[in-house]
Amino acid sequence: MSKNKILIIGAHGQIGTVLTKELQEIYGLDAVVASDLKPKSGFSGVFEILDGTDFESLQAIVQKHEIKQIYHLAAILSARGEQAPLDTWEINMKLMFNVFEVARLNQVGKVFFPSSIAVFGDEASPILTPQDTFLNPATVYGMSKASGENWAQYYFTKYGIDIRSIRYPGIIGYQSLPGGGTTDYAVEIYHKAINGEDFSCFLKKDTQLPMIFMDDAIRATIEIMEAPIESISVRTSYNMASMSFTPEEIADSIKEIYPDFKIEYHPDYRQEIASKWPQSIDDSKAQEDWNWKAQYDLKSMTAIMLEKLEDKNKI
Ligand code: NAD
Ligand code: AKB
Repeated sequence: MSKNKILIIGAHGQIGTVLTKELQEIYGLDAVVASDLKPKSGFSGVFEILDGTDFESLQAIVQKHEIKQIYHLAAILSARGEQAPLDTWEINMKLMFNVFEVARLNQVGKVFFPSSIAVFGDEASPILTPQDTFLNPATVYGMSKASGENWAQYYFTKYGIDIRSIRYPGIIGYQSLPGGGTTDYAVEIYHKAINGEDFSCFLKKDTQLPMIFMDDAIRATIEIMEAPIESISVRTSYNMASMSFTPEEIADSIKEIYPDFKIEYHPDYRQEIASKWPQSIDDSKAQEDWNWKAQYDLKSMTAIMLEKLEDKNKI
């Protein structure tokens, strides 16, 4: 049995799909236990069906596999969350408490708890939003992440559970589809482009949001989890930046490769969510503490997204 077995909760989601493969490559197939509500065809590796809101099932899996690290990725995201606010609060908070408690009771050494730019609201400066600022999230999802950050700090201070966290921007990757967020448009737009379809954007053309390419997000996640414990000075969650752009700018980057690509703007309720989020983020603390640095910009990301999605389409 590996000394450092890893459990991923929400392994079949947008991030989990990619992170699971990366962790399997680094630590070996048997060292990684993927879990989600349902199995997924084509998955290879160790898999457990798990509803993380069920504490007993979660604890049974942790004990069965002698888990030493948990990546807790399961959550209801911003846009989907606003469709059922009370359920979203209940699910996100229950998942978070179950993970933190199972770690405390079962000597799980390290936990990754992703936070989000959704913790910020209109009281925070929207340009280069600082690490330490007033958090007044306007969505239930953002409220659950802001509370989770404080609970992460509490479990570290009170019980010594080494919980590490990043406030991810919107994540864009070709490997998987997003699951109910406000930044999802920036993935869907590439799928429309390679299929030769016009794109109807649910945000206004000048809505600038912080985003990150999947490869950078995965690298950041592994880097923060591998960093020496003394380098982690932020026990709530680290700001993380890479690129910021508007729907018009991402469409323009696609038009450089597909000149006939067309976008229309039909803002819906997600515009209200996006308009309270930062436009750019100051991530100097992550840079200082564990040498974080993004590698991709909009141009390089667009080139890879279109190339990889075209390749997938040919299969
Ligand atoms: P996702 O919605 O794509 O995937 C979440 C996964 O969790 C899904 O596979 C789902 O089946 C699973 N899940 C849901 N409820 C569950 C439950 N009760 N028990 C077990 N599994 C359950 O989300 P994602 O985009 O991969 O995000 C992962 C984490 O990163 C989330 O916590 C999210 O808030 C955070 N995050 C994501 C982004 C982003 O742009 N993708 C940005 C900021 C933060
Ligand atoms: C969402 O849009 O809800 C997520 C996020 C930024 O947390 N992608």
